[in-house]
Amino acid sequence: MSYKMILVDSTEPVGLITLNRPEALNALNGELMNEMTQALRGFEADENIRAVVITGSPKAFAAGADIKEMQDMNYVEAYMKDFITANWEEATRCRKPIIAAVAGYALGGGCELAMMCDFIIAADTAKFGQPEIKLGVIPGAGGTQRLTRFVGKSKAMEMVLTGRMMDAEEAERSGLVSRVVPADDLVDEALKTARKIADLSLPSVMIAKESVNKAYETTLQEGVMFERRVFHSLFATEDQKEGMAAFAEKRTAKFKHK
Ligand code: CO8
Repeated sequence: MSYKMILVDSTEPVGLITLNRPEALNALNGELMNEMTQALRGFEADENIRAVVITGSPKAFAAGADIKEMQDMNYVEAYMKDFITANWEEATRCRKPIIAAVAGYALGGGCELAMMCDFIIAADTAKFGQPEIKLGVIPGAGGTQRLTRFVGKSKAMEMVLTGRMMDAEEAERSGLVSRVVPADDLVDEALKTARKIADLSLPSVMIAKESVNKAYETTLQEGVMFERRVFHSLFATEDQKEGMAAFAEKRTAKFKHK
């Protein structure tokens, strides 16, 4: 499939999606989101891909949903096409790990997309924000919910109510990003991290992702029980036998991802 708004590269075992709409700071329009959905589904189906990185340009991961595309929309249209959920949440449906590598602006839908990924590595140039309030609307792709879970009520409320941006240092301090790296190293660092994950046992990685995500959806007791059950299930994998044998034999494990 050929893409117009994104670049897709898969140097196995990692799939890389680069948002590529520089004239609009990677503003997310319907076409771009359709293309990203296709690319993510392709990676999900490709058994040689075991981790995914989504990035933008040095100036912008994405400056939000495309305001010009939305400006004339009315309520009935938004409702009838279920604006946003139709294809905006594909990243949350992927079972393989996805890293957001963010440089420059991650605003509005851009910040929301980054937060839908499993974790965010930020360049020291990154700026995060939910400025929708300045447009007379509010975040519509999970911003009020996910930002609050990442950084807590006070900071999320201030950002959502004022549109204030958070720089990379504050984002790391607040738990929004896992770490900050120099801008020039961002994509290499994210790919290196993705390759490290891709070398591990894919069933374990996917189950680990599912377990961490459970922490947001359930009580502590149920989450701990879920973790225990899936922990038990990993003893049915060849990779558990290999991982523990490799430790005992003082060698590097060679996982079969089964
Ligand atoms: N939508 C459309 N075009 C955009 C967007 C955007 N979000 N952001 C930037 N652009 C365009 C500009 O219009 C400009 O185009 P042109 O050259 O044709 O005039 C080009 O990108 C460059 O932008 P600027 O000249 O403004 O660049 P600056 O460096 O001066 O400023 C900023 C950079 C601060 C990032 C500024 O562009 C800006 O404030 N952008 C808008 C940020 C924003 O409000 N984002 C939130 C959008 S609403 C949203 O995301 C709702 C999400 C809900 C989910 C939606 C599901 C579909």
